Amino acid sequence: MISIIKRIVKTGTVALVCAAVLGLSVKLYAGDSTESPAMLAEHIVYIENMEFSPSQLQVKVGDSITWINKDFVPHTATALDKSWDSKNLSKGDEYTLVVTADIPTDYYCFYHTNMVASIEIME
Ligand SMILES: [Cu+2]
Repeated sequence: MISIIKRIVKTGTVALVCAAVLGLSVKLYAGDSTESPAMLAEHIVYIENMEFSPSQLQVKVGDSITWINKDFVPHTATALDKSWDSKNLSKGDEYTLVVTADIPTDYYCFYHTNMVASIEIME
């Protein structure tokens, strides 16, 4: 009799632990899907053939944008008001900017002022 009770108690305990683990993992999963890191995008703009590609990019606040220079000549990605600036990017160099709500969205290459592009910050 005692051994049966012991077995029931044991089984019950195991079930409780299982439920707790399941509950915890469901909670963690919900946390992952509602918090933003998984939804933040990492955009890449290639600088190639004297152009930014894409030259117009839609982003959201919190996204990151990485410019990668694929040309042999150096370039920059520089806000028109210079408030953000990759500085010199030689071939293969990268510059990453995290999008905030107030950044200027028109930019150009400091060395080649006909190279212009923009980002659009979406709601
Ligand atoms: Cu350039």
